[in-house]
Amino acid sequence: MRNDPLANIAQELQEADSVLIFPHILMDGDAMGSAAALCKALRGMGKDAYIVIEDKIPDYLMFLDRGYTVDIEHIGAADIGDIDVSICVDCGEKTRFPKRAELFYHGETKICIDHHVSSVGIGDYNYIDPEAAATGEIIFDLLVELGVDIDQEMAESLFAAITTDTGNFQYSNTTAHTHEIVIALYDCGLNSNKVSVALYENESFAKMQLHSKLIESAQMFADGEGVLAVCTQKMLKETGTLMEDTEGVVSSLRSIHGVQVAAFIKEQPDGSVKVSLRSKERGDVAAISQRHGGGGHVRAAGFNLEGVSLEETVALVIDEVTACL
Ligand SMILES: [Mn+2]
Repeated sequence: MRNDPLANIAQELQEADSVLIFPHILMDGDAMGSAAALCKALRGMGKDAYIVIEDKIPDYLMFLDRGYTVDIEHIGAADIGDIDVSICVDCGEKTRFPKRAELFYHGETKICIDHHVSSVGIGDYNYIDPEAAATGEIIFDLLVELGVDIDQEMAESLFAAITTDTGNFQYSNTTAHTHEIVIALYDCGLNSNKVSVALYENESFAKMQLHSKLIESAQMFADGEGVLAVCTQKMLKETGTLMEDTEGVVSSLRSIHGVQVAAFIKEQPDGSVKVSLRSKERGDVAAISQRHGGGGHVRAAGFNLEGVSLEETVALVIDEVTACL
């Protein structure tokens, strides 16, 4: 699939009056930061722009929402009216916004902006760049194309997108262009320390206790090159936390000396299981995830399983990861 030029996407947005933005479910800093920067920019251009969501914004990302989001539950059929452009950011499959898929296709023009290698391009216009460390990088380039005067708020949203998806500029997806964009964001008034404190130094004690339990119960395998932790619903109840509080655990596991692949298994309330995989220098975790109906990047991917017990999932993950090392 070929990408459409960003200039063509910019033109569609310029001609639109109403735009709905769709970040993926279980949003992360990149999805929310990209959506917030784009929404602010479009409103500044006089557009009627909203971010449509279907699940809660995690607490650590709440500072990025300045009245831009509307929950699909609160949109009645009568409120929708004409949507000139629907644009999904940081995702490119309707399974990434299941409750909003119908609304997305309600848009006169559909646009997809993403950096996931597994995205198929569901828009009339698609820009999917697996080389981009974050969708926020592409949104920056799009705002430049749109001639937007990036303000401090947009700069902070884009910085949040980029710092979270690059593991604060540590992951292998970080490039010179990533840093060039951040330099430009400083020129737009970015206070990176303010954003970093909001994102990284705002943990609840309960969340820290949950992380401690997860690390304590983690198991090493494949001669220390694999590590795996399991979060059960019981552990959440005991610590008074939510599954979103496990954010960051899999990166901590990967940071262990000698580990190449870290796996994190999450028991869902309905009994299904989510698996998150991260690799350091070896191990194509996107390939593993794709075999089980999921997707992602070579170094960060995941998949869901239904009708499989936690024990069976652990065995499967150990087999798959050991085989890929
Ligand atoms: Mn992303």
